[in-house]
This record gives sequence, C-alpha cells and structure tokens, in this order.
Amino acid sequence: TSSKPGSGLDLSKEEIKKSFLEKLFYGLGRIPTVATDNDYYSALALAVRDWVFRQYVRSLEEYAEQDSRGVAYLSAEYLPGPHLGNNLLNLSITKTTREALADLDLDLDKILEQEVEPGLGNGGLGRLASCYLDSMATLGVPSIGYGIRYEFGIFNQTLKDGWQAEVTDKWLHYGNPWEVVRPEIAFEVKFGGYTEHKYDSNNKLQVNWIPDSEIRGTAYDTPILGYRSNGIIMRLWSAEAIESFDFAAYNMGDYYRAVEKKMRSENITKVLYPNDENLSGKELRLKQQYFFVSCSLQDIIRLHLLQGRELENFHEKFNIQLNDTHPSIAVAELMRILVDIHQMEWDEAWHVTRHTFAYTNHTLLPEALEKWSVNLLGRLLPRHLEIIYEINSRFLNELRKQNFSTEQISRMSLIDDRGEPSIRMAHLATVGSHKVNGVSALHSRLLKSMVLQDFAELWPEKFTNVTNGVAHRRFLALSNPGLADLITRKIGKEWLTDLSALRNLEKFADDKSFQEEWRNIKFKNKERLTALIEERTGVKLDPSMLFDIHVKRIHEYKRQHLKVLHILSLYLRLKNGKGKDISPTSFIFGGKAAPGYFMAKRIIKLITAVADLINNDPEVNKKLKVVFLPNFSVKLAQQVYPAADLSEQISMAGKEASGTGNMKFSLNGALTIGTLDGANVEIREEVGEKNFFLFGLTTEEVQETKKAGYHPYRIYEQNNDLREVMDFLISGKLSKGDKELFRPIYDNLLQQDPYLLLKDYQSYIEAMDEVHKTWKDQNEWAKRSILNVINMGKFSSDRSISDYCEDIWKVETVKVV
Ligand code: 26W
Repeated sequence: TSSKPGSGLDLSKEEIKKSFLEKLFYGLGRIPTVATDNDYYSALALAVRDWVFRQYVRSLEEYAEQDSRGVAYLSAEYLPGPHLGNNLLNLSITKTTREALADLDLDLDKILEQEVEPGLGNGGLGRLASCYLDSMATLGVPSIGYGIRYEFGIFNQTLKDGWQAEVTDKWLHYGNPWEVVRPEIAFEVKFGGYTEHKYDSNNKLQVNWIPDSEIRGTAYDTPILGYRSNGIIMRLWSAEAIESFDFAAYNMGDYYRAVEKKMRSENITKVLYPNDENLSGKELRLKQQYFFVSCSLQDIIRLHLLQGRELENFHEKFNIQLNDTHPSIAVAELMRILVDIHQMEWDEAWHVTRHTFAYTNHTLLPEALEKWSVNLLGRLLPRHLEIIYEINSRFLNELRKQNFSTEQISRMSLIDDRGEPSIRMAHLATVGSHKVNGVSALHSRLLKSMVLQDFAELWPEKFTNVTNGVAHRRFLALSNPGLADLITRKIGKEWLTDLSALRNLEKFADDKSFQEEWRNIKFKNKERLTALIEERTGVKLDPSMLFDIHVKRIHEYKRQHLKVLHILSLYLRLKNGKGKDISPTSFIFGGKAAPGYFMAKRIIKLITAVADLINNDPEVNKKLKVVFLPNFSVKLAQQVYPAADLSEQISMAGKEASGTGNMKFSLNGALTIGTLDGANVEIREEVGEKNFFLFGLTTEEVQETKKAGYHPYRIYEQNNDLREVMDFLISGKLSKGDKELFRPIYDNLLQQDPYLLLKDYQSYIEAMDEVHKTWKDQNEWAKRSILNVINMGKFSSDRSISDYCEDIWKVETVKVV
C-alpha cells in the first residue's frame, strides 16, 4: 500500500548532505564553526539510523503480512563492532557519503574513526552472536536478538611496564546515537523471597512466589541492517529501580535507604563479567542472566498475545535459541510463566517449552561448564529451584523406566550432588530443548562422545552440528576494501550475498599478474597496520617481513606461549649463527586476559619481555620483530586480519570448540598454521591440505598421551633445542636478572604441561620451518593465499544461519529490498 515507507538504499549525495546537516543543526544544535569530530560522527550516525530504521520498518510489515515463524536469539554477550561503516556498506552509500562529506570539507575516514564500539562481550561467543544478527537480517529471518545493556563493557586493556592493566570501558560516555530507548517496553523482574503452595477451589495446586525485591528492565533497541535488505533489532535490557507505592509508604522519611536500594538494583546491568571459559560463581552474574531472560520472555509472550494467539501454540510461532548456557534459566522461567501465571497443565507446558528452545554449546572445557550452587539459586530464585527439581524428578523417573543404571542416572541428573550440590546448566538446557548443537564438526562429535554422551545416546536425533561462520561483509567487504574491489572487478558482486561465488576466481590462482595485484593489496594493508602499530606501541615493523599473527583471548589452551617458545628458538638460532634460513618475520600478538587469570597475565608479560629483548638487539632485530598490540577489539580486528600473512591457530586439539578468527584470517588471504582443532579441520578440508600448515597431535592422540601418563620433563631432557629455549625463560635475560619472573610458566610446563606444549613443540618448529621456506617463493605464497580466500564460501555466517533455519528453526526467510 502507499503507506509503506520507501527504501533507505542508494540515496543521492544531496539527500545525504541534507540529512547530515539537519541532524547537525536540529538534532544536535551545532554549526560547523563549533562542531567537534564527535558531533560530525553523531550527526552522520543519526542520519544513517533513520535510513536503517526505514529498512527495519519495511521488514516488520513484511513479516507481519507473512505471519512468519520467528526466532529470538538469547545471548548474554554481543560484540557488534562499529556500526557506521557497516551500515553505510549495507545501504550501499559509502561512496556517495564520502563525496557528500568531501563537499563539506569533511573526511569520512576521520569520522568513522570516532566511533567507540560496544564491547558487550568477551570474545568468540559474543562476536558470533553479532555475526548471526547480521546474517539473520540479510537473509530475512524474522528475528530479534536479546541481551544485556552493560553500562561498562569489556575493560580497555593498557600495558604498564609490560603487564596488562584494566581500565573501565565507558562506551556510553559520548552518547550512543544507534540506540532508541523504549520506556514503554519495560518489565518487572523479581528476586528472592519464598513460595506459597495452595489448592484453589478446583483443587488445583497454585504456587505463589512472594519475592523480596523487584527491579525493572527497560528495552534499548539498536537496529541491525542486513545487506541491501531487511533490518532487525538487537534489544538490550537495562536495569533500574522501581519505587513501588508500598515501598514509598513504608519508607516515609527514609529517603537515604531508598536511594541506597535504588543504587543496588541498578548495579545489575553495570558491568560485563570479563571471564571467558571460567566460572566466577558470582551471585550478580546469575542475577544478570535471570534478569535478561525474564525480560526477554515477558517481551516475547507479550508479542505473541498481542497477535491474539494462544500460548498452547507458542512453540509453533517462536524459536528461542540459547547462546550457550548463560540464558538457560529460561527453561525454568518459561515453565513458571506457563504453569504459575497462565495456569497451563505441567505436561502441556513442558511440551511447549521443549519445542521452543534449542541450545548451542560453545565449549567442552570443564571449568567453563556452568554450574550454579543449589543454595545460591534457591535463595535468588526459589520458585525456579522447585521447577528445576520437578523437571529433574520427572526426567530421572523416565530414565528409570527405561532401565538406565544408577550410575548413568546420577551422571545425567540436573543436580550434581558430589560436593556442594549444584545445578548443571548444560543438562537443564539439553533436557529443555528440542535441538542441541556444537559449533564445528569436531566439536559436535566430541560433545556427543564426552560431555553429553549419555544424552546423545538417549536422544540421538536431538543432536546436530552447525559449524560457525563469520559476517564476510564486515570482515572482507568493509575491512579489506582493496581486496574486495579486486574481487568485484573480476567476478562481480555476487559474492557479497553468496560467498561461495568466490570460487569463480579459481582461474586466476596461477595468473602471475593477478598474483602481483593480490600481493600489492596485502602489502598496502600491512603498511597501514605498521603505521597503526607504530603509533600505538612505538615499534616500527617492516611491511616486507612475514606478518605472523596470534590474536584472540589469552588462554593457556590457546597456547600463546607455544608461539613464544618458537620465537625464542629463532632468537637463539640467530644468536648462535644458525639463522640463515629464517625469513624475516614480525610477530604480532593481541588479546585480553581475564583480570584474575594469573598465568594468562604472566604470558602477556612474557610476550612484552621477549619483544623488548628482540626489538632492541641489533644482532637480531633486522630479522625478527615482536609486538603486543594492546586492547584487541572488533575495531582493531578489522585492521589486523587484512594485514596478516600467517594465522596462528595452535590450540591443543580438542579444546577450541570452533574458533572464528581462523575463518577471518583465511578470508583475508592469510595462510594458517594450525592443529586439527575446532573449525581448523574444516578450513583445511576446504582450502586443501597443501595450503594449510598442519602440526601437532590429534584429539585422539592427545587423549592417548594423557592416558599413558605424560611426562613433559622427559621431552625437555631429550630435545636440546627445546631445553635451551626453556632454560632461557629462567636465565634472567628476559627480566633484568630476575630469574623468578617466568618460573611459574617454566615450572608449569615442566611439571604438568596440561596443554602439551612440549609434546607438540618439535612438530610446530618443523611446520614453522616449512612456513619460512614457502615464504621465500612469493608466487607460491600468493597462489596459496588466493586458494585460501576462494574456498571460504562455507564459512560465511549466511551459511550458518541457513543451517539453523533448515535444521533447527524450520523458518522460511522473507526478504524485502
Ligand atoms: C561462565 C564463563 C564463560 C564465559 C564465556 C564460559 C564460557 C564462555 C564462552 C562460551 C567462551 C567463548 O567465547 N567460547 C568460544 O565460542 C566461539 C563461538 O562459538 C568459538 O568459536 C570458540 O572456539 C569458543 O572458545
């Protein structure tokens, strides 16, 4: 109908200029003579937001017309990265906007640089959630992403004397032009208190939860635009105090106590917990989880009822995807809403619940599998604990009927009562979902054979795999414009919406002039990164060197310190006059350590100590350079991946669920050195064995090694080079004579070495020698780089989301243009 809004795509230069100036004048009350760079950024962002919302509204109308089945993606973390550049790309107005601003003597790049990204996540899991919103929007999945509006996101990392220091992330300080607050979309969330069980006049049990506190969650919406298509909403909840009528009456004259209570309740969404893959067991974290889950479910049910529907067919209209177990209390919360509030019978409510949820597992690390103490959960959410007990008792009865052994039953129980009783959230999520998936083929296989083995035997059809993918528009089209242009010139734009179209470049892989263009683009990207690194660290790299990059969260299982051992082995080779085969290399590290993770922080100090030693030694610094680039983020990532020659994916096999950085590197033409872990396995399959530097034990070999009794000290004794490298750690040469500084790392590796660095050392060194040999043949390297990129089709998050749609959500996409 004529009331439908027009498209926000392909605007003219004049339209852009006009809107930009209007936002600057009337939106912000600024004129060019006093406007700051942040004013210009905000004005452009506000103008762009209007066009993004235009696409969103068009999508909403379309979805409503089609009456389609929808998806709610529940994630405690998101890492969207800067919005402005991505939105310009998706509206296809980057070039026109650049011209419009140039007419006003303004530089688009400088304005883009102003944006502070929302750091509302730790790493892979949060970034994956944002890639998925991008693809759900692009493909036209009727969907909404729910999460938490942390006032302070992941800390900013600085270096002090080579150690990580954490600084509060005040991302909202300059305002956030992308979000719209919805004060009328707000829900109350209860905590604590007790329950009352009564029989009503029909002799039906009625449970009443009498909480001891309540807080309000208010929705903040950020539109997420797909490529030349639909828009969806990321809805983040922010907590605030409620001043109830009673509360005011009881506290007459007690203003200060009221203020204190208000301050306490607003704490809930104050700050993101900066641990990944490690439990904090903190009450506030459970409060955050329940808070956002409760708001989200109330919102989804409101939408369902608003459309005049019955809750009996809730699951036919909504899929709720649980991004790891962080939102898994949703299983109990939906049961509570259906049974206690909407008077549904337990069995029917359970049917609805199990058909609504699906659960994605992101880790096998035992220390990362969420468990909440029964005591804590019962204190905070007394009704939910009862519901979990009821779910468990019915589930265990079912197992007994099917003649499961007592041992199996206690392994599968939702309650772990060895030691302090706790709830196994992965079990709750698995029992409460109709599908459970891992995030790479290997990880999904291990999930079925280890962590959730009993469940996989009970419900084989419930388990599935969806290999992760990345938003290739952000991580190639936006962040590597040089390469993107070359690709588009050769094969057109199809790859933007179908990454497998990159295969059309195959005929150029051997073409010398194409290879040369390819190399020039990489070189320019390296020059840009070199400038950035010099500005941030003072270290000047040489862009003609091999750029060997290890960026990701710092964790022992990811083995940044194995990379360090390799660097020291090269250093010692050079010092001993045996370094002639070494190709000149710049080693670049980046990543945050959890603030309480002793070893990870010491590994950062080790990297910066090695950097100081090598960069200041004229005997080696023509051949080797080392930098730690502080504060790795999505924004930095976008500059790092395009400049990489070599991607380090060297986790111990069986530990990295998938990895997604590995995909972003390959997509930008880096070759990988890696183990057979996570999605590395599939990357290698796609790009071809010859174009991937493989090393290290397989998962099975890791298991056998540990079973046979692993003695790292024996390897140390037998390998002279390794021994020299290890002893160097405690020689004092890295630490102004302090022999104790790196002893914890040394001791850990010689005594336990839980991630088998010493075991994989020799294999890694040999694979790296192969890398250095290959690098000397630049045509060969370019060819392998090209073959990496053109075989990346599988790793677009568009493919992942299509898999979710077909295998798990059973939704049809609805596209508007
Ligand atoms: C309870 C503390 C905690 C916090 C975060 C435990 C675990 C997490 C996340 C699951 C950590 C994470 O980001 N995992 C990563 O998820 C990516 C997306 O699937 C995978 O690619 C990575 O391999 C996995 O480590």
